[in-house]
Amino acid sequence: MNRRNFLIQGSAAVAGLLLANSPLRLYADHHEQAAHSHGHTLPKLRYPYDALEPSIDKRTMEIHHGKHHQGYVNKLNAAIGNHHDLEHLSIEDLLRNIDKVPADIRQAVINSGGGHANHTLFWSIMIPDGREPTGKVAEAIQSMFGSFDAGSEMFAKAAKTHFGSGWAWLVVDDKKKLQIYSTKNQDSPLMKGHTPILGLDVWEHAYYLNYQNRRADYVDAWGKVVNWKQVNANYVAAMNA
Ligand code: MN3
Repeated sequence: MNRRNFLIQGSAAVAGLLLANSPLRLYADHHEQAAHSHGHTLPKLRYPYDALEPSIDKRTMEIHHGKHHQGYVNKLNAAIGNHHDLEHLSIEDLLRNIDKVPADIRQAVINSGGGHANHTLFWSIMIPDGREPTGKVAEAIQSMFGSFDAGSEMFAKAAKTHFGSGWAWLVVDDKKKLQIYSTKNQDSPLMKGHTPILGLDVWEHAYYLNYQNRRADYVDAWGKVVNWKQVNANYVAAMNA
């Protein structure tokens, strides 16, 4: 088979898989789902840039959302710009089927597509006055990790000890169990069939302006702006998928 045929068939395989799989609609209530004809877009925040202070400062939010996340969106659109059959797929669909994405753009989708998906989730699970953990996810955390505090401690440790750039995650795995772990760079849990329901960005760009080298302080302060109502909604959606 020549290269052109391979690309076409590979892309068709992705599309077929997606129709069969009925992918999750994790971010459906507040963000773009499938890419539109003009490509993937930067989601709007549901709160002002200064709303998460003092946990996360306004300037960091401006740069993080407006520059870093926008940059991932732009590079993702550039990467899939020559693969028109991929343009209608949501970012979740692309990442869940990353091995079907043509090899010449696969790493770009991992990096920039992962960056787009990870940050889209990140903005959505924060809120000015963080609430207490609630609902089914609170019960599941208690059941899996012994207590909410034990789960929090495990998550904070993953975030504080991760070496270099990356993310800490609370995910629903392929057996519908909760897991806590970290990933490097912009690698998304979606790529291994897990559904992230809570994520913390520990790239230096996420905290360095305000916290410099004190990542642990950032992680602890971030705990005060977690939107557990949204995390619970994410958990319920993942369990019902
Ligand atoms: Mn970031």
